[in-house]
Amino acid sequence: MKRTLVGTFALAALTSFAFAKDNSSSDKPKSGEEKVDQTIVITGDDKMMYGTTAFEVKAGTKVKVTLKNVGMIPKIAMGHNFVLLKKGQTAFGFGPQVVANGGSHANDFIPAKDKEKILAYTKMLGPGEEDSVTFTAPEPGEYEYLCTFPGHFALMRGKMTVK
Ligand SMILES: [Cu+2]
Repeated sequence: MKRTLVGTFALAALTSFAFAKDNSSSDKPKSGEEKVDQTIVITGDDKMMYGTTAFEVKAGTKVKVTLKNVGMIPKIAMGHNFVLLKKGQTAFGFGPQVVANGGSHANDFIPAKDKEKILAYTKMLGPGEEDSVTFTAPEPGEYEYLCTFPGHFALMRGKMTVK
């Protein structure tokens, strides 16, 4: 009986330790940061590929998307961003127009006149860099995202489904 009690106590202690450890993980928002319901991590690489080409979120929740450039090629030649478009916009519609509409290295290939078509976007990232953007998931539907570096929309595209 005594042994069982000690065992139970040890298990409880271990459990609470695990919880305490989990609560202090680096994912916890620091004071001043917004609380996030779901975090999506997407990689971009030297083959012009996103590591995640589809994800699903719940309408009205706070979503954080982190893009990590895991490549080695300099940003000037192989930069990546994450640009989430509003409903009805498509990567194939948006991507080819970026330079003609004023997109350049100076504005991370986000033309000012196209911002009204965008829900959320990260910075253009060089190798080893990462950036995050937090937004509230809009009404249910499908939303396309792309990398707006010239030509990358051909391969770097994905779809966010809001349920
Ligand atoms: Cu790219």
